[in-house]
Amino acid sequence: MNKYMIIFGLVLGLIAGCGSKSENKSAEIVLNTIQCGMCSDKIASSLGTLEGVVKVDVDLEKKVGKVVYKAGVIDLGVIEKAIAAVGYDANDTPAEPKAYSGLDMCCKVPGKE
Ligand SMILES: [Cu+2]
Repeated sequence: MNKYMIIFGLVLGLIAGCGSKSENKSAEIVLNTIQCGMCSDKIASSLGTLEGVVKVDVDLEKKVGKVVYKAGVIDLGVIEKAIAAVGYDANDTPAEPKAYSGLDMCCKVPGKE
């Protein structure tokens, strides 16, 4: 391998590295505890402020949040924590109790204070 090939390889690696940083990933997050439109709005607006989140689509009927995000800028764990921080379960990340207890009655799981 001559030095030009090494440089070429480095440049390719850089391009690939940058590419994967801004690569959009999509994920479906299970939102078992959402109850109404207020819940989905709250989740959508809290995720909308996160850097790296491209798109949020909450399906109230299926209780699933479809999130498009930039892998390398943010990961799914951070997104789940942001949802938990406003009071909702996200996949296996449980809602923060304080945030949950501050929710409106209509946004709480029936029977769970
Ligand atoms: Cu609600």
